[in-house]
Amino acid sequence: MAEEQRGDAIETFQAAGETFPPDAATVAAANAQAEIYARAAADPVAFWAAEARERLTWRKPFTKTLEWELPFARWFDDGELNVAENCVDRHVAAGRGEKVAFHWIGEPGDRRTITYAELLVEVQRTANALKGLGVTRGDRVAIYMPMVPEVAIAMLACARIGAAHSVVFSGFPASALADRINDAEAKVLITADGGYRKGSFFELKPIADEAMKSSPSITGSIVYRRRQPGTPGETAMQQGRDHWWQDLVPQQSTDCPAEAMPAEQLLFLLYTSGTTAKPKGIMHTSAGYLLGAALTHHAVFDIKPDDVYWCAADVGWITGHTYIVYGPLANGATQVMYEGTPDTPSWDRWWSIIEELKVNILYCAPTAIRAFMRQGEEHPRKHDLSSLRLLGSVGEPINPEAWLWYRSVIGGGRTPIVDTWWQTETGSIAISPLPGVTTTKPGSATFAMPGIAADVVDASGKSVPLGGGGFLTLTQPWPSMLRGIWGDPARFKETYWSRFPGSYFAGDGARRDEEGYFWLLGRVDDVMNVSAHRISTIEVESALVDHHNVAEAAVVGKNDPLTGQAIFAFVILKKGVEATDEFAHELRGHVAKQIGAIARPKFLLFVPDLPKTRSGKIMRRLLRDIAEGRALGDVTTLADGGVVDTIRSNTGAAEE
Ligand code: 7RM
Repeated sequence: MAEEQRGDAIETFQAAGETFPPDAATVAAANAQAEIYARAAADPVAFWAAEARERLTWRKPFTKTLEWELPFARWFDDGELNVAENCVDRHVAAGRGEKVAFHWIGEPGDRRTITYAELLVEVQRTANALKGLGVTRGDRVAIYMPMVPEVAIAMLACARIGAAHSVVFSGFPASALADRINDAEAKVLITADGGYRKGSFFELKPIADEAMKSSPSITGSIVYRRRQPGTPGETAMQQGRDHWWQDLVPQQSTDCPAEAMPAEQLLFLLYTSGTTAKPKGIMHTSAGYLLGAALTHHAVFDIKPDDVYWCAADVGWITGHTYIVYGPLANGATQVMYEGTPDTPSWDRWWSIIEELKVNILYCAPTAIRAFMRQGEEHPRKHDLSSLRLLGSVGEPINPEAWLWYRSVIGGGRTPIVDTWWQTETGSIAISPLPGVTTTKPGSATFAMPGIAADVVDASGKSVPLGGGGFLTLTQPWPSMLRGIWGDPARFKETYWSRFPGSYFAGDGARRDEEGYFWLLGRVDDVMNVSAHRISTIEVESALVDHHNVAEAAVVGKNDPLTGQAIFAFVILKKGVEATDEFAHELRGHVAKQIGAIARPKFLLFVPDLPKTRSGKIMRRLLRDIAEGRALGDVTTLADGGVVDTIRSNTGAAEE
């Protein structure tokens, strides 16, 4: 029964039925055409070399494309370029200085428009300010800022002088900031007095101060003043160490020539949490990373010169690095940057921005899409969203119901949806549809990008035939791959390269259907084992959310004396739906009908909210702690600490 039942479950999950071929107009105009797959497959290294020559501006051309001593890759090693020059100077030099780089919108409603020419001036001034604080090539600079244009300026200023940045998400506490500063031995911290979020001003500088107390490597800090007149509060500055951005930067020379950097110059560190408490400083270098960012942004988002593009991520995670800063700016795109949350002042904030700025491309996370679904269609319906041409999703598997809603309600039933799978470690999108080429299936990230080789393997590392599932691996090096974990090459090998020798192990489970489409199943740790059946959390979650009264669901395995693990479901109901035992019963039946009796949740708890990281990932680890009734593990990355307490205070989980 086991295998049959599994098979049914998978089919149900995959058989949202309808498929979406690209429409003729998109095909005709698309940046990436079908030939790109064949060209890349014929000779991946030659493909990357040609793309690197076409997309990037080099100071010194490379002659060697790839040196690969597994797991250490060097791409374009003898070439030289400057990343900031590629993102800013070359557009100005080509006569596009007046093009808008950022339409910035503050949460309180203040606005700024920044052209590429202005960006060039500000990046040079900021780079000179950093030099004045003693930052030189090879140093690390920590950045801890809200979503203001200066965060991009600060990153590019580092790139311009060959310093590596380490952006730390502005929602992290002092301890997390200090850990990251200390691990990288950052010399300077660029921060702000605070920012606006959910209708009020949050203070950042006191947290930065707390962190700097235990960060001996910091010799100076630059503090961007975000507080608007009328917002109460004072910011303490330490004489000799802290400098207001608005005092220091404007007085700098606007001339800071971009220096040629080796292709493999460290561009940035970005810390991700691993299985142990110590976060990993993922290393990305210059040319290969920029190439991955630029090519994927061009091919997946199908960006055109007059487009207005909006990636609604925070710059503190990799999506903001690659698809707000480096990819779009390398491609000279015009972007929207929004400081605040989607519900402030009301749930139509995004839709009003899209209408006003005639946004063509929107990129966000499934968690946001499900939150919008929960609030109801009346909010998007109030606005003209007809400028939208393409919609993207990232960060978690997107359940078919949310995919279809996104396309019909936000995309007016016209727009292609690109469900993009990738990681901090991959640097840029690795599995995704190409809008003018790929027939999409709701819930599937479809195929590996041109030049990327992905496989699904079993526990022994053997490739699983189409129709089966296992572990997702990448079997060839790619230019934007991580180069290591800062200061810990052994952990780099152990984490990514030891489980399946010769391949990169992504840590995700995946299946391929008979047509070779990839279906991502979440982190391998999120697979449950019920009576010896491997059931993926996402399949059960998708079945729950398929019920019209359910807004969102998260599922974990709870230790069970009888079945090994039992399924524990946390369910958020749609507005106005009552949480009753009868409905819990109905919902269990719904799951059983959808994917089989084996997947029927034993425990089901209605909750007002779920614990998530700020980037929208459900923290199943904490839900497992709650389900097991034990002390919570590390909560540093939790977006809203109150959520867990609320859930815990009513853990009368109905058992059935
Ligand atoms: C970009 C980003 C990486 C993890 C990854 C997956 C999950 C991301 C998708 C996805 C299914 C997707 N970087 N993930 N995108 N799962 N479909 N389209 O999120 O380093 O923060 O996280 O996110 O588990 O391993 S990340």
